[in-house]
Amino acid sequence: MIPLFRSGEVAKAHAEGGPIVALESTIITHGMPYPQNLEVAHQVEADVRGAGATPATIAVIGGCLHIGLEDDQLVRLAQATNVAKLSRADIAACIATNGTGATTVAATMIAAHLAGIEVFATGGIGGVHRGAEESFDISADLMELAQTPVTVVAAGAKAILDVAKTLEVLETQGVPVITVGQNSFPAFWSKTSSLKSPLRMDSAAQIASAHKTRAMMGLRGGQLIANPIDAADEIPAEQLAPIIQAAQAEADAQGVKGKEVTPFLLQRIFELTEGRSLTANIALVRNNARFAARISAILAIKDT
Ligand code: PSU
Ligand code: MN
Repeated sequence: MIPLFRSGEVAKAHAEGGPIVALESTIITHGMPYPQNLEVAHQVEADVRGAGATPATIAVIGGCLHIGLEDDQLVRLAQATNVAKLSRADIAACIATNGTGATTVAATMIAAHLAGIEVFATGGIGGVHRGAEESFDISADLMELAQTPVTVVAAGAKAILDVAKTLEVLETQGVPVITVGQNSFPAFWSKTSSLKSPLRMDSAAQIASAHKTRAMMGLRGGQLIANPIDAADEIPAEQLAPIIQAAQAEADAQGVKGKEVTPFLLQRIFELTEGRSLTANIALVRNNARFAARISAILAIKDT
């Protein structure tokens, strides 16, 4: 048996068949600095509750897969340094060796599915990195979306990526990419990009219906829901472009590779924007948590 533990509130919601929204922990350990990471983790959980669902922040602690963290566990994780960043390749090894690690989008999807959770909110998924034709750096998040049936709400793909190539891989892998309420695919910190979204839907109900339809048709994999950041919170793409380029050039010059690339770029962009990227990141994660709660509430209404 997998050592899988639900927090008190998640166990209750699970027993009642109530709506649950999975949340990842890499964004806490590797995506934001302490203490903002803890504040945001608390806020996002409160946002999910406020929208009528139960939050389940997922992490591996001491070899146990936790679906929902008690507050002391969340605090310790937010303060910890040197926590492993777990994806599909390393989550089982971490559990088997009694390790502790934060789950990325890919690993959170795996854990959510094991725990019977169908909806997951995050900031932005990983994707195809710029220069991937040389580095082969393509996030396992994309292949996970192709095989694990969880609807993931994000603000598009992180703009540090090659977003056009990311959309191509998602199409090849058969992942529906659905933007909420607009035709332009959002670019994480920016509400729009120059790319058209493959699909568009205007309500949580349509998205819940598409999720159920895929299951009924026996189609493997999940859906990527691109929920644009509010205009009031965004950093326009043209302002960010030179900053992202500078951060990427530094990463290349310093030979940053593999799992370190995404955290390095996020940290440098935070510094180069004097914290504005973090403010936008917080706003978009909270926006995604609220929307994911609405989708999960609709899915929790069982057809009679
Ligand atoms: N979104 C954020 N901040 C993050 C991440 C996403 O706003 O830190 C994390 C997610 O956990 C995602 C991971 O799965 O970055 C992608 O890492 P990589 O590019 O190494 O696959
Ligand atoms: Mn990578």
